[in-house]
Amino acid sequence: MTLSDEELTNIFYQLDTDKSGLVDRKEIRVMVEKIVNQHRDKLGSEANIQAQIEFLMGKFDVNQDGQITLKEFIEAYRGAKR
Ligand SMILES: [Ca+2]
Repeated sequence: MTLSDEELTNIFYQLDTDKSGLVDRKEIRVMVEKIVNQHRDKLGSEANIQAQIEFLMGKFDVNQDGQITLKEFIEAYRGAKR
């Protein structure tokens, strides 16, 4: 499945719950916890939640300032597809 820029933008703004225009670690955590809650037996530990957050921040926070911009989000998604 390939998402369009428009779809990626929609996902980004769903993650950006405080509407700051940036997705930070706290907002990534909200998303991870949502996913974890759907697969509780496999992924439920705090260590696993932290590992997932680190993985996603490592993937999307290209300049490592602790916040993900829409541009980083789309480029990381496109990069992962290649
Ligand atoms: Ca935000």
